[in-house]
Amino acid sequence: MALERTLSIIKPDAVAKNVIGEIESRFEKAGLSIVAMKMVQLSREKAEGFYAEHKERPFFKDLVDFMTSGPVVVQVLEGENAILANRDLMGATNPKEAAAGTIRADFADSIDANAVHGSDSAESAAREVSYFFADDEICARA
Ligand code: RTP
Ligand code: MG
Repeated sequence: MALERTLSIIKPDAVAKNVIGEIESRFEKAGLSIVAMKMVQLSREKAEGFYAEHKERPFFKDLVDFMTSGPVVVQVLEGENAILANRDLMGATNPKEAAAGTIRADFADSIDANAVHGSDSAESAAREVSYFFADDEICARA
């Protein structure tokens, strides 16, 4: 087992639904610790840079429009196998395909408004954590 950190975002749809606390609670109950956290309104430039890997994809503009449509909560989760553990809690990208009991099954409305983001690999996690947080903004617990 490996202690990992992963970047999690509660997207504008879930913030607007007032379910920040319910989503954070799922992370905590699964043994993940929140070691950095902030609420921000993303600029287009910040959102485009974050999703740069998708910039040639047909859904890129809709994704940036959505991610800049309201505030998001950005956080670093720390725990054993945190990257995969968070992806399991989130469920499939399309909420129609997300397993029962996952965050997207319970709170997402569509493939665009799908409640949460989570880093998908160790490489992504390292890039995404440092995209939003300086080292001294992360409060190690372990
Ligand atoms: P995320 O990056 O947000 O955690 O989601 P993910 O890994 O499950 O999905 P990814 O393939 O990285 O796509 C990023 C976000 O783009 C939107 N998307 N739309 N219309 C489409 O076919 C489509 N595909 C992806 C989703 O909102 C997805 O979360
Ligand atoms: Mg992704």
